[in-house]
Amino acid sequence: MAAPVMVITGASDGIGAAVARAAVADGWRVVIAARRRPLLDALADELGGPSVALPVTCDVTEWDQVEAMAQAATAAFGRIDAVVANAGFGAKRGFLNESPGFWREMVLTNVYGAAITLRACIPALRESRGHIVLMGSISGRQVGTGSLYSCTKWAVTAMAEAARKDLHGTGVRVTLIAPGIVDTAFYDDPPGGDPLVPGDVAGTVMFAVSQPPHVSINEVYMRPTEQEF
Ligand code: 8X3
Repeated sequence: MAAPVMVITGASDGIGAAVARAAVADGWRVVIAARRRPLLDALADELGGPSVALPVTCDVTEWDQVEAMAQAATAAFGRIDAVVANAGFGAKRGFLNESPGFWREMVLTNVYGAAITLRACIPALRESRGHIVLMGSISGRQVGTGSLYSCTKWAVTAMAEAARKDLHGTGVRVTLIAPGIVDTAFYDDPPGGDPLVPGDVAGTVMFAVSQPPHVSINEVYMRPTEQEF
């Protein structure tokens, strides 16, 4: 069988880029999507060029671009075996902090963006009996004080279960991965002790997607050992 194909949003850095590296190391071809093209091009070069890692400029809040991303994947590689809906970002806590415009972008990216990423990839995933991975958060299972980000990740938690039920009977599996503190650009300075690194989360993604077809890993929570909340 040809190398399987994974579509990853938010792939320009952090967890998304780490997932791309781990997937290619495990023999996958990847479609790496994000807004920041120069970072994507550098990552594609690092991973062996577009026959292995296809860079696609994509703002996940724009349906036309998300649809084009899925079409680029099937045009280049003929199939999609997994999608990792990873694009997302946080905001300062407090309902009087950040601007309404910033909130709008965060809600659109974290919730609507994830939903339309699934929508665009599901037809190809049904054909391949593939895998959806949603990047949730520990904040998607407990409520952060004044955290609209936490609200968006609760929505992602629910989205994983909603999609799992929707796709029941198709062979498509759905996994929510809910990390705690990861040393990425999400934090200016990760709080607490020894944080997770993006490769730790990527390892969990690869664990989930490498299970045999009858095994569906539905939720994984992972924290730095020193994280309490
Ligand atoms: C952010 C990580 O631990 O604050 O998604 O929920 S945590």
